[in-house]
Amino acid sequence: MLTFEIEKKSTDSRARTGSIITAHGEIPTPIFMPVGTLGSVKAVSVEELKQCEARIILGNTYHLYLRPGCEVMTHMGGLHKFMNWDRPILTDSGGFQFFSLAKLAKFSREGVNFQSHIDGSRHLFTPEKAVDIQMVLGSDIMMSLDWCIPYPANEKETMAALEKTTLWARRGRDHWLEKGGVNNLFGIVQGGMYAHLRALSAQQLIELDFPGYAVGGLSVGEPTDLMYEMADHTVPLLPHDKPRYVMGVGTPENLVEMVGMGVDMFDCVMPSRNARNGQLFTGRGTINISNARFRMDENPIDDACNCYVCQNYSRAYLRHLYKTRELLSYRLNTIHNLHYYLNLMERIRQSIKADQFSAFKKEFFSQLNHKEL
Ligand code: PRF
Ligand code: ZN
Repeated sequence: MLTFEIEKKSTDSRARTGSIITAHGEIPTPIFMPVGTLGSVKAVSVEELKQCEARIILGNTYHLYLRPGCEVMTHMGGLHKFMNWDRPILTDSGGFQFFSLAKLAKFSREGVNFQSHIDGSRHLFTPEKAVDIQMVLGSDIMMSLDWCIPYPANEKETMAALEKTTLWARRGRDHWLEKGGVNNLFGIVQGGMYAHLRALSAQQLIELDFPGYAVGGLSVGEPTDLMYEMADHTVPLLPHDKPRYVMGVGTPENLVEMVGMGVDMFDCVMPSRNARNGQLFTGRGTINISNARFRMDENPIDDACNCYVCQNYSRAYLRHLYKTRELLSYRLNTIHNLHYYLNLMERIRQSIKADQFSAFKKEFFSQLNHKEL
């Protein structure tokens, strides 16, 4: 089972820093987890992930179950060995992919009956099966099967999804304990944009005593202020001595805001996906490398960045690679963006340790608004 130690609490916000200890090593918190849906963080190798200081990555049950499938994963000894990554892996349960990808997903009390987005074949996912697959993957942190609903949703739909999420969380947990309770299983709070339903979901999951808790169902199309309101309401209801994870969030600004609410873990495709679309993160906001104004620009992406790309390549060259669709463009852009996110989290952790988080946050937002890209 996982150990979570809080090293320092900020005195003027709810931010905290500490570490999660798993079978594959220690994760400093607050942490950002790059997304490796199909057993690779797109465009980069595990060596490059380590150079970017990635400490834990995310894998996806739904995708890996469909391809390469459990037979291959069992034979190859789990996801760590398969992809040659020896640090921790968190796997998402598939709950979100049914919502976003699977065709004709039918939800029942039993589970989710869905059609593969690849070949149209039919499958049934139950909370027990979601745990079994994640155990085959050898995940350090498994997620319960949940039901994420779109925005907007009415109270009745939200309540129905919440009830199923709690029922499935209990069944998944019982199954996990029967199987020996190895590694870790987190519960996922749902409840849409209704504060009282968020509280009810949190309370029901806390009774199940998970080793950690996630807040799901955010960043599903709602305005940012509403997302913050829901997170700010929900996070303090979760046990203070356990890791808290906000799923699928977000921008650098979102991470800084939510660390201040007491969130310990984040994942998002944004740094890697946006890199492949030419959007690069800097301390002064984002740039799109395709822009004509970078045609002759000898500067690095961000002169404050010490990543491999910023040490070696100009904006003009990166723009050229992007415009010509050279494969190297995806790799270099991804390395820079992941480095930016992971380094931001490191700076956040240092600021909390020094009890300077609020000052850090103020400086972070003032720099962002200082556009001289
Ligand atoms: N549930 C699961 N995974 C997720 C989400 C969720 O609600 C989200 C919502 N932003 C991202 N990933 N299981
Ligand atoms: Zn860089």
